[in-house]
Amino acid sequence: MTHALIVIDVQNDFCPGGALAVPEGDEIVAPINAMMDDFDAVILTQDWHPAGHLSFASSHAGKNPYDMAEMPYGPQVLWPDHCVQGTKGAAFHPDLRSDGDLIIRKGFRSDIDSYSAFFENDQTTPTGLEGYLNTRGLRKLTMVGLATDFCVHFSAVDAARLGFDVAVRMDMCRAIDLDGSSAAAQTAMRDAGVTLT
Ligand code: VGL
Ligand code: ZN
Repeated sequence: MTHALIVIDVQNDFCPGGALAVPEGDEIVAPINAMMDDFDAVILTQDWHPAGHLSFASSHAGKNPYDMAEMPYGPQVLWPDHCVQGTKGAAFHPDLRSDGDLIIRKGFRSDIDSYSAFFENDQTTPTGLEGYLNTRGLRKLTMVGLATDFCVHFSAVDAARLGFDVAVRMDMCRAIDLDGSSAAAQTAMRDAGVTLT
């Protein structure tokens, strides 16, 4: 068992019609489903926020979505309310195969956001994914999903830093693209040693 597919946040709120829709986010569902059988393990992640999460602009008086705010661990962009636990927006896209080996939820602590599938945005709180991969001997990772410039980007960079052999299939990702975040993410992933294909 060596090669895992990690499917990042293919959830209704990140698809067209959702609260934080990524343009063409739904286009990647069918090709992702089709490649799942080529891997030794399939892991899905799910952005999973409590109502009133500190990453939501609605939790900060006078702030709007996409404004910056000071979080306990530093500055970050604020989002529309999205992926609230148990809501339809937080569910996987209805056509996504969700019969993978593991579903890892992240962003469930009220005051810490989590872009990466490995560490929350304080960069110290682990999600447990590293231990799961290591104990199953999964050293080679292919990442796909939403959004290229946030959760895929941070997951891929953390994976490379942790010593995994990591590739991102760019054709099976889509970006939000705020202020050049898409180009910046590609540079950061390449600089971290991630293979972009
Ligand atoms: C994401 C912003 C906020 C993502 C999650 O999945 O890329 N982006 N929460
Ligand atoms: Zn989120």
